[in-house]
Amino acid sequence: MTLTIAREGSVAVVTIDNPPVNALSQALRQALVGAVVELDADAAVGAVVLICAGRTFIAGADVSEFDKPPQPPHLPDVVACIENAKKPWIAAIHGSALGGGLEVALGCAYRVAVPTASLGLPEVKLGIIPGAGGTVRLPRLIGPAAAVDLVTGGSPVGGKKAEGLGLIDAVIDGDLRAGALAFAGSLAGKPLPQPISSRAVPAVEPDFWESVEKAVAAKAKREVAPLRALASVRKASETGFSGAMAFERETFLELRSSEQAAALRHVFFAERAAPRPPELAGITPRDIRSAAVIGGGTMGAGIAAALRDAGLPVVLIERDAAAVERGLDNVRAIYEGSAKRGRMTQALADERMAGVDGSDDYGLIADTDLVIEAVFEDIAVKRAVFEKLSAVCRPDAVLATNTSYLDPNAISGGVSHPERFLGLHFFSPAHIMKLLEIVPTAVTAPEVLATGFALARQLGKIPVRAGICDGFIGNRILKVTRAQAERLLLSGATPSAVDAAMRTFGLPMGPFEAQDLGGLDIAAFQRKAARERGETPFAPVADRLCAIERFGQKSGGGWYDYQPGDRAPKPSEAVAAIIAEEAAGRSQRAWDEASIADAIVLPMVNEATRILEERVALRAADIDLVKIHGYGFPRWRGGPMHYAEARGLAEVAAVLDRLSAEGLAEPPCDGLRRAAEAGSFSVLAGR
Ligand code: 3H9
Repeated sequence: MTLTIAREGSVAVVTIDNPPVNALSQALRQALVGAVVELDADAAVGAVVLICAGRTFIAGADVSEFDKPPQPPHLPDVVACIENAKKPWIAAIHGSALGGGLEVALGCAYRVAVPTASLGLPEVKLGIIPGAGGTVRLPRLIGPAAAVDLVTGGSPVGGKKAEGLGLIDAVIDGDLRAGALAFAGSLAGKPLPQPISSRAVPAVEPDFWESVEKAVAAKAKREVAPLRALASVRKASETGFSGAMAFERETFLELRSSEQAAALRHVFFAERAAPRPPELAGITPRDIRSAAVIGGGTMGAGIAAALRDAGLPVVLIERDAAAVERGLDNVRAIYEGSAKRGRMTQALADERMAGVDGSDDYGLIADTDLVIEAVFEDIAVKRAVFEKLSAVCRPDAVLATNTSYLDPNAISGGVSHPERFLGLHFFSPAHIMKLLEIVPTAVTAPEVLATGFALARQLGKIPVRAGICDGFIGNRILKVTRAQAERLLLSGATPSAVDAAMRTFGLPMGPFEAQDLGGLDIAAFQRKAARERGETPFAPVADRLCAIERFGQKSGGGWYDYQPGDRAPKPSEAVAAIIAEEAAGRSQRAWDEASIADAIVLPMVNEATRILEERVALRAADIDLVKIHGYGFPRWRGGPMHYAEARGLAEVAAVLDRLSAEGLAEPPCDGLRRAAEAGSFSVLAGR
């Protein structure tokens, strides 16, 4: 970390250089206080420009310090020191001014920013609230309503919007340093502005706080931080500055050591580690400048849109002209939907669509860098596609399969130069869902694997390496989730009780509602294939529902009944009768929400531990990312592995032992018992 001071006439330029993101480490906080003292004492200095080297302004407090006790100087004191400086400080912002970074800027007398800058208070996304005056100064500067939006939503605003809100004083087009110096020059002879801390908060409508509280609570569900952030902004509007600062700080410190904050920090760092696995360090990926997708169904169209959204030209290949048209229609529907929902302008949607070519001629992709196959889940069909691709594509083109369940080793059997082949498992809808499972075969070259990770970065996805097994990481765990949900039905729980319990746990939807939405037929098809392989998948009730063509919402009924035109699930007497028949002779018990969640989540953890032991996943945190980004596991719980560790692995093993004694789950696997002894999954990873 360096903080340097340069002179430009009577303006001092304080430059922070603390890579990668100029986070406010203890050393930087100390250096800032030192700079204020030094420049206050220098009679030749009339104004101070605070600017940052590298890609961004201060991106916030140093999150890696949050596991330790706070060290002085504390950030609120640093901000107060800048605000009380004898000379006006001007924050010159590029990149991100987030969290503590924006709070430092709020201590400055003025703020200027380039149009591409982003400014915000994302603390709620880390399970905390701003801790250095963000909730107290912001309503004084931009009014309570705009402050509530920024603080409780956590999303940043761009430079222009910030200017409109009054968050910054000027947008600087062109060179930021020169623009900030000119701004400083224009202040000569003017009195210092009133510090934000001594300004009044504009009044609000009488029912303002009650109505925003309802809206914030509805959105936050069980996340704690947004409502606490709102309470802090409200306090700032209803009490004096110092009382509000004390309230904010107390809340910040309490939440900083909360379980939700620890979980959200875990996910924050896991997401940043995922795109750069240490085992691929130093390996150069192949360049991907063009792409093709084979198969224009829901999955293929979504993948094509994801590739287009990353700026790649895409060719969509189907088997005949009619199928090409259907495929292109599927992609067009995605872009029409995006434009209709305001996610992009019509012009941008048209431009994206214009970059998708459709054809039934494989010859068109002879020079394409990356081809992703997304045809029907049938090994013979897939192998035939790769035979054709082997014949037409450049030998260094990367070839990928989007299979969910088939063995990529078997699919790639006939591929020429098989080292350029890998699995890229997208999740539906592929242009939206962030997860990408990357599945190397036994012979995938390291640089091809690295290309998969580079592609994920290009597409803005979270990549996780998965080994080969039935369902890879995510769907293998999903099978356990579903089997456990059925076990519960056979021992006294109802579909609605199970779904409600899992929603209370934090999932957006329960397992039965989710199956009704997605359709029961796909899993039935997979179970049929598993039985042909000699396996014995457990789905007695689902099998019976499929036998009478209750496939879910699309067939008017599945686990629930549906009225025509209404997606609201209604408990079904027919399903209850089937459950009763299947449950005959089994012991029944009462289930509460917590024990339902345990009977589903802890067996998921057990299976995930096997996955870790078998090195199908390399890190427990990777499994957390898969479940959060592919299956809606609540982020604030940190993923199943973090949840289990936070709860205590010994307790997890004990609950599984109890469930297994009742025949309701498998006993803890050896790995889980070892991890329970050590208190952490780290004994299993990195072996
Ligand atoms: C806060 O400020 C609380 C205060 O109110 C109260 C204090 C009292 N700390 O994301 P990237 C690392 S809470 C430590 O890939 P990008 C990151 O781990 C904070 N490290 O880059 C990664 O390390 P590595 C409020 C951080 O260009 C590297 O920087 N602020 C922090 O895609 C690059 O990160 C936030 O929540 C940090 N705060 O995106 C902002 N931030 O290379 C969080 C990043 O070793 N950060 N790192 O893997 C971001 O949103 C993005 O990092 C940013 C850059 C947009 C800045």
